[in-house]
Amino acid sequence: MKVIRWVLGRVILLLNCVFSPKSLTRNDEEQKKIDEAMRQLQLYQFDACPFCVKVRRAAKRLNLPLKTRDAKQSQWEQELINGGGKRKVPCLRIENKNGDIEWMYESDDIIRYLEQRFS
Ligand SMILES: N[C@@H](CCC(=O)N[C@@H](CS)C(=O)NCC(=O)O)C(=O)O
Repeated sequence: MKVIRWVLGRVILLLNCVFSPKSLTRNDEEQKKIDEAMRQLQLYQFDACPFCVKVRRAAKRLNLPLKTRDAKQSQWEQELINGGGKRKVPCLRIENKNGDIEWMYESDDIIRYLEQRFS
């Protein structure tokens, strides 16, 4: 079972690489603002998780420099569990302007959030 999951994971990564989405373009000033705003977001994820790939593809399509944290590494895994409440990926850590931290689970919710905020 572990082997099948590993193979499937590699296939997903390969397909993601071959069919990488095209990024939208912005002028330098707009992109700079986006880059700045993106410093407040981090995606806790696994490399080969299909739901995480879906979110990373959306970020690529929207040309968002989304920082990722590999939740297989114990440091990030612990941070995810302590902050978000469960070991499930993808999870987007959002630092709001007032310093509050929000942990958003569910790939569809994360993609909707990114699209509404940045497209
Ligand atoms: N409906 C969720 C599914 C997420 C999901 O099932 N993630 C798996 C990895 S692919 C997970 O975190 N499982 C818990 C674990 O591996 O400990 C979404 O769309 O984000």
